[in-house]
Amino acid sequence: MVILLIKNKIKMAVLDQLTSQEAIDLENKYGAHNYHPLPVVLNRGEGVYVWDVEGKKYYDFLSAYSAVNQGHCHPKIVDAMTKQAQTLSLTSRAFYNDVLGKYEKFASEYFNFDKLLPMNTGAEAVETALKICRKWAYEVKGIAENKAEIIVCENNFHGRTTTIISFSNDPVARKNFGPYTDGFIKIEYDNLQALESALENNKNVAGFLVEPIQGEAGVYVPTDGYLSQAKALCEKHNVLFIADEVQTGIARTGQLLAVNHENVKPDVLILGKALSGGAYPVSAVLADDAIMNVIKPGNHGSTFGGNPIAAAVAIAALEVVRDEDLANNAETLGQLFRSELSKFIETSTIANLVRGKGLLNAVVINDDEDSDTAWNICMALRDNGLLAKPTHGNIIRFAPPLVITKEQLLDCVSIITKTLKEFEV
Ligand code: IF1
Repeated sequence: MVILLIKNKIKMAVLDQLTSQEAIDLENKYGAHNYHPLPVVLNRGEGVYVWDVEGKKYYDFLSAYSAVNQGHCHPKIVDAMTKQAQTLSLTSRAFYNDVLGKYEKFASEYFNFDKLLPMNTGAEAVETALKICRKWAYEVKGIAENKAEIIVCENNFHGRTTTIISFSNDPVARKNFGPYTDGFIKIEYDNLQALESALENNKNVAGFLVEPIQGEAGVYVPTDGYLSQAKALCEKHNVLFIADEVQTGIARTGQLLAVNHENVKPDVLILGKALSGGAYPVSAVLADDAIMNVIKPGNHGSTFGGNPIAAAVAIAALEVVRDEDLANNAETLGQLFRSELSKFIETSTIANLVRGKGLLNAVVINDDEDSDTAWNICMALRDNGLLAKPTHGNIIRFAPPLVITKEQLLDCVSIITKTLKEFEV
């Protein structure tokens, strides 16, 4: 009888074990087609590695778009999540709980702000920052109600909600989702004159929302001094400098925050992704009291915002960043990555340049934006044991977990250069 039971258990386990193709077919049939994933089906992650259902091991060079900075399934983060999930998972904000306040204190001091407003996804945090900025404009700056304007940059990416895509210029993300939300002025990224003239010619500007590095656009690092001079222009015009560090934050670019490279303290800071180490949806908006205190009970919230698991996970995730000195590792190994790739690119006909900061980098492929060369290179990288994905067209983003070692990074450099050589024209 026992043998029969064990046999059934094994059979069930084997039955549950999908092949890659079966898993892909299920998603195609039952899942909305809102993504076009690389054809690889993962079922395990640990540190810089992920495995597919056939047991093949890969280096993860996307890190879930910089959410897994601390490495897949970091034991300290998993432990914090498991313990809290077995104790108290969700109270809603209708009641207090014994974890949220500790997290708010820890994170506010960690990033040097008076207060934190907890949300779940990056887009929700961006929306929250926009609402805070507008309310501050009407109640503190004195702009006439419903007249507030927020300056954003061309080729931005701040999320997928209707308001956020209203100020996107990516037709695929925007088309046929109108009517669009008003109140945004678009200017060229990394152009201080454009910012200055927008500030001087519009008296109702409330804020300037900017990515310290434009990730999705193709890892565009602005000119040195852009962020600090933009902040100074905002101060001069009494406009809030809002830094979207959802992708660039949490040590990704070699500093805790990308704005730290220019010693800029934003008026409003937006965090997400690696705020939880990729274990759980956690995002946040941080600001000092003069701004955050415009928010009163009933103005804003969410069912899961600030839940005990999110709070416990975020504390652990931030402790890992600090205790394992991930910002320095990102800085050092990012420089090594770019210098090694630059050597290859000197004599390459397939790669034009490598750019980035810390371990947020991209290689520009020598082909048209609408060619499938970058995609094909990512397919070949997959076959060679490294997962990466193109951002736009001919640009491949390379962003491993920040726990990567020098040996692993050099191993990945050889995989990447070997693969690129296969495409040399
Ligand atoms: C997708 C990439 C895209 C972000 C910044 C806010 C958000 C993101 C700077 C919203 C999210 C993700 C979303 C994901 C792909 C990825 C991404 F840049 F990271 F590669 F799309 F541009 N601010 N970025 O990068 O955070 O609501 O997703 O938690 O939507 O395809 P979210």
